[in-house]
Amino acid sequence: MAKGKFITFEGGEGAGKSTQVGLLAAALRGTGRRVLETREPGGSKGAEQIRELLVHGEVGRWDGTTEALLHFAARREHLVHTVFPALEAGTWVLSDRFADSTMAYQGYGHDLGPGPIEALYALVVGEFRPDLTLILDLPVDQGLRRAAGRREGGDRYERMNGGFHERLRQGFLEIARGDPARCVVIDASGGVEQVHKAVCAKVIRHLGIDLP
Ligand code: T5A
Repeated sequence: MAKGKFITFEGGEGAGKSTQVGLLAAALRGTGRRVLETREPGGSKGAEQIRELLVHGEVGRWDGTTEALLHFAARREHLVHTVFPALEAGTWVLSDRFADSTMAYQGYGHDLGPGPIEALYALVVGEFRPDLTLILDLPVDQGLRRAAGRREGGDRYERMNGGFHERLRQGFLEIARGDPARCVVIDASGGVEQVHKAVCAKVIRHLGIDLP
């Protein structure tokens, strides 16, 4: 059986990743493919437990290095228990965030820099890479407004300051510039359907498949 494809969605707060994961999953299922929707941090029992530590509590609860270690610990659990078995079984896996989030949030947002994140990636993930990464980009204020409309008070990351969010936005754009074969940037400031069309166009072009 052919292995499934691994597609990751990235971007700042409220970029619309969860919405677009659901729409692309439905489109792919419409072609007869088996699709798993998952997320980070989370996506397996242990990783969801680690997620609770990361998204709740005081903004300054963890320093940047601790946060990066917790995200990679959750990622290892997610890969071993969810992502790798699904791909082996021929299922397409759509993940709401993956390792580019650690580079953007901890590497750029918390200023750890790329070196430590790349070293952790090599240790925890190895050679494995997503087949395609869709980076949903929109102005920080617009994303935070969308996220606030959905969840009063915001989670730990939404409460971090504007400079943090601007640094991670620039971080995602830098990641995309550095790996154009894997990453595409999508303007996420438009309506849901408009963004979905752009997502489908990129999937068709990069993975060479037909979509309805
Ligand atoms: N994190 C994560 C790290 O710091 N390091 C890491 O390594 C990883 C993996 C996870 C947090 O952890 C951090 C990043 C995050 O802060 P989370 O709850 O998963 O927390 O948070 P997010 O991933 O940011 O998810 P959100 O749900 O906040 O945002 P989404 O998924 O981008 O947006 P979505 O689809 O839920 O939409 C938000 C709202 O906007 C509306 C939706 O209906 C919803 O109300 N919306 C639109 N409105 C207008 N136009 C559109 N095009 C819209 N698309 C969606």
